[in-house]
Amino acid sequence: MPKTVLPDSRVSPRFAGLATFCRYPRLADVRPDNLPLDWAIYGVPFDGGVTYRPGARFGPRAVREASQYVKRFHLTHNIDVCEALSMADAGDAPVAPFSIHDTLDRVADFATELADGAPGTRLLAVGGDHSISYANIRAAYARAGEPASGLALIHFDAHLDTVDEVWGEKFSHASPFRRAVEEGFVDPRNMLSVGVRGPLNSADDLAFARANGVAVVSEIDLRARPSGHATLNLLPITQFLQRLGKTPVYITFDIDVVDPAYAPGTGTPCPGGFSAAEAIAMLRHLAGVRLAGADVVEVLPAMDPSGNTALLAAHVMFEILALDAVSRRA
Ligand SMILES: [Mn+2]
Repeated sequence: MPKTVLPDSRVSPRFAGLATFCRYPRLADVRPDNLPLDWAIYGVPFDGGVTYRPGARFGPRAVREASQYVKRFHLTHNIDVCEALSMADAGDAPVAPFSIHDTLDRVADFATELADGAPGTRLLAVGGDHSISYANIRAAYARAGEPASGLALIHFDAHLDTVDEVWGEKFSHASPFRRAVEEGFVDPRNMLSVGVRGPLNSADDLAFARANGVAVVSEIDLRARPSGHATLNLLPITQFLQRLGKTPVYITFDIDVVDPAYAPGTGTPCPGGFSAAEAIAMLRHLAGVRLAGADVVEVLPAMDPSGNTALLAAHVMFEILALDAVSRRA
């Protein structure tokens, strides 16, 4: 039997039944011989951390719905992700819609205990706004045995998310990585922010990243085409990966790194981003990394009646899981 047992789509159509992430089994339905899990995937229906448009609380449901057509075999990596990994939909984390502080504690506690707290079980959180990354990183850091140096981090985003305070509040979707660095969960010298493109509030917005050694690779950096060839120049990412080596890395993917033309369903859209194909190509370029956990955030379904943003987020989830399948192939 495969490690992740799916309904047979030739018997049970993809449009039928309860919509779990990518049709993976609910945690309670996982066969005993497929425990402990490799990946517990859970939703965080919370958007109390946004500084602009609300609505990402509906992200997990939209991504579940859109993920029904995500299939199991990765063509580029040539791997059946369901044969390689035991994965389950662990439901939604408890939230406190009126309190970001209570929510982050509840989510971190839920994620820490999830699937019996097995140290080998990685956590993939589907948001929700970007504030929830802080909670999943905290839980992933605990599962990784609280490494003294903190986790490495690859951060896809149009924004830096290292603001100190917004409206007198230290926790919001503008600040998760600043807080995670301060707490020691993330090593800023092993952190890469990809796709930042501004505009910023001020030049000072870059100060925290610069002072702490975060590598910031902007949209423009990756658009550099010394050969005149019309593809992204991924050398800055390659150089980071060489430095990273076998250090486990957490991937956080804010859907707003993608251009609003491809992913309009998000809360703080910023034109001039990557295409869907470029975003997927960047994720595939990470093949070989060892993962410590991940999240996919900032899907705001109400701003995208086509559903394409949630569909892209579902495929981003699959690309991240496929990276882990590849890293175990060896
Ligand atoms: Mn963000």
